[in-house]
Amino acid sequence: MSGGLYSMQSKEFDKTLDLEKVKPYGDTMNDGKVQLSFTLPVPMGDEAIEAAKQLIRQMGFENPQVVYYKELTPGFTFFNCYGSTIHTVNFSNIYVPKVESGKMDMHETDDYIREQVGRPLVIVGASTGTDAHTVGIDAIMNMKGYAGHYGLERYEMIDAYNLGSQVPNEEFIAKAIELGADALLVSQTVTQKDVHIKNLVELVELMEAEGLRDKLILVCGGPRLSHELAKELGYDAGFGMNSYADDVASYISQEFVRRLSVKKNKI
Ligand code: B12
Repeated sequence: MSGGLYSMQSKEFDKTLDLEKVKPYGDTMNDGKVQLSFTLPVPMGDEAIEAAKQLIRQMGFENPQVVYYKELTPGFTFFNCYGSTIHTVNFSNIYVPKVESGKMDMHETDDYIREQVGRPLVIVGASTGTDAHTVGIDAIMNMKGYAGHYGLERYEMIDAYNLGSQVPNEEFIAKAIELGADALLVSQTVTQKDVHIKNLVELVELMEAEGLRDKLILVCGGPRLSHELAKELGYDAGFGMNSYADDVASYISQEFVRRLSVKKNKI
C-alpha cells in the first residue's frame, strides 16, 4: 500500500539542505544530533548524570541525553551522550588551504623524476621526538605500502630511508646531512599537551640554525595534522588522515622541480 502511515510521517520531516546553515544529520535532515563522550571527575550517580546534562546544554545542545555511563575509577565517571546542536555552519563560505600539486601514481612520479631531475630523490623519514608510533610513517614509506598505495621504498626514482620512531631531532638532521637528503618526512601522532607542536617547531629551529631549512623540502604528517598547521609551524607541507605515499611523492617531486627551475632562472 502506498501512502501509509510511514510516508505520511516522513512528509513531516525537514528535508531541506541549506548549505549556508548546515547542521549535523542524525536520523533526519537538520535534526542537529551529535554524540559526545567525556569524563567528569565526580563520583558516579544521579548528580553526575545531571551535571553531564547541564554541561551539554551549556555547550549549545538541546535535549541532552546520557545514553551510557560508567565509573572509570572511584571519583571519575565516563559518559556517552546525545544532544541536538542549536548551531549551524555556513558551508558555502569555507576555505581550507591544501597542498597544491597534481596527484600522480607511482609510475608517473618515477617517470616525472627521471625526466625532470635525472637522478633519484633522497627522502628521509622518521617519527621524531618522544613519539613511538611507527605505523603512520611506515604506511608512507614501507615497500608494501598501505591501503593499496605502494610506499616510497618501492619507487624506482626515490631513495627512501625510514629511521623508525623516537628519533631525536638532532639525530634526524645529522642523518639527513649524511644521506644527502632532498626532503624530510616527519610523522607525529601524539598531540597530548601539544607535544607535537613543540617538537615540530624545534626541528625547524635546529634546521635554521644549521642553515639547512631552505635547502630541503620539509614535510610533516599525522592524524591530527593539516597543511594549514604545517605551514604555520614553518613546514613546506602537511598531510593528515587518509594521505598516502602517492600524495607526498607527487608533492615532493613537483616541488623539487619547481625549485630547480627557480634556481635555473636566477642564473
Ligand atoms: C597502534 C597504537 C599505539 C602503538 C604504536 C605501535 C607502533 N609501532 O606504532 C603503541 C601501543 C606503542 C602506542 C603507544 C602509545 N599511544 Co597509541 N595508538 C595506537 C593506535 C591504536 C593506532 C595508531 C595507528 O597505528 N594508526 C594507523 C596509521 C596508518 O594511521 P596514522 O598514524 O594516522 O597515519 C596515516 C596519516 O596520519 C598519515 N601520516 C602519518 N604520519 C605521516 C607522516 C608523513 C610525512 C605523511 C606525509 C603522512 C603521515 O599517513 C598515514 C596513512 O594514511 C591509536 C588510536 C587510533 N585508533 O588511531 C593510538 C593513539 C595514537 N595512541 C595514543 C597514546 C596516548 C599513546 C601513548 C602516549 C599511551 C601511553 N600513555 O603510553 C603511547 C605513546 C608513547 C609514545 N612515547 O609515543 C593516543 C594519542 C592521543 C593524542 N591525541 O595524543 C591514541 C589516539 C589513542 C587514544 N585514543 O587515546 N600506541
